[in-house]
Amino acid sequence: MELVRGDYRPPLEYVKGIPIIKYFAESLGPLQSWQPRPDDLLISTYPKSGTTWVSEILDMIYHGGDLEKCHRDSILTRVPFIEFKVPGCPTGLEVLEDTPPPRLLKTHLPLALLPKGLLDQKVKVVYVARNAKDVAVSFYHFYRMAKVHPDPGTWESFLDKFMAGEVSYGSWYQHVQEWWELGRTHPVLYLFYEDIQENPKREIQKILEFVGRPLSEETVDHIVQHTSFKEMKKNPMANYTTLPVEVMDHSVSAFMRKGVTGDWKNVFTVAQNERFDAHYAKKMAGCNLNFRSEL
Ligand code: PPS
Repeated sequence: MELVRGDYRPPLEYVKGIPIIKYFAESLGPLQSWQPRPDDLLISTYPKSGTTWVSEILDMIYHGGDLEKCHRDSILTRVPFIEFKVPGCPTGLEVLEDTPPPRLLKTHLPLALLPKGLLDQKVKVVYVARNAKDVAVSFYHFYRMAKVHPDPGTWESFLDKFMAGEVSYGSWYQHVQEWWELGRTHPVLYLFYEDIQENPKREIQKILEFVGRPLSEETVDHIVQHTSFKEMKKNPMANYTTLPVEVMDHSVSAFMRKGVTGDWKNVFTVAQNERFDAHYAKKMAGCNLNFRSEL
């Protein structure tokens, strides 16, 4: 079977010890010599942590809440995904070249693989983190529908791989901690998916301040409404349905799947939860990040 014009479900490739989608790994060489602009803004996340949500929010902010402008193209084009590379689709770098500044960029890369220019140029970062249990469940369903990943196997075996950092982009534990630490020396606004869910207006105000783009309260309310899960799920420019079915098969699992906090409770067994909690405590020992797995 073909993935548009490539291999179907290729195994992950290890780059500097980090497992990554084979096609994305191929993009990393050219990305290292790419020069970002100091006025770029990077949206960074571990996969399935609210990237698309915050991308839509930021695109609306950059366009003063103008819905028509935010319908101009798919989210992958409006917010270029720098390491994106899938046979038959434009690469992240190609999309970037056609994107006028000021640009919003997306990445899931851990720091070891991040293009150096982004740090050298002090490009501002909005980082979004989500609790590990909901990320694991969302990632499992994403593996099932996005055919650039290897087959996820059973939920039980996928959870083992997630805990061991043997999924695309490697360890969640390391990712959330190293980007948190980066905030000591680099301009990083560190947000939590659960906080946005709890009070989107408050979190959008934090973003406005960070990017230095004040907006009226009315416009902020409009952004909150347009970027709700319900609205984004039916918006083809935000829900990834514009990608070929060979890349993402929404009949297997929708990209906009549930959009809630705590769905893990429907999936984890009691034994899996106990094992996960014990492992989590070890991996996060000494870290002052607090995640909420329910609201
Ligand atoms: S990706 O592929 O890594 O970029 O995915 P990402 O966008 O980071 O995460 C996808 C999950 O975010 C949920 N989502 C939302 N939740 C609440 N509100 C809004 N507006 C929203 N938009 C996307 C999406 O449903 C995925 O989570 P799950 O738990 O699978 O539903």
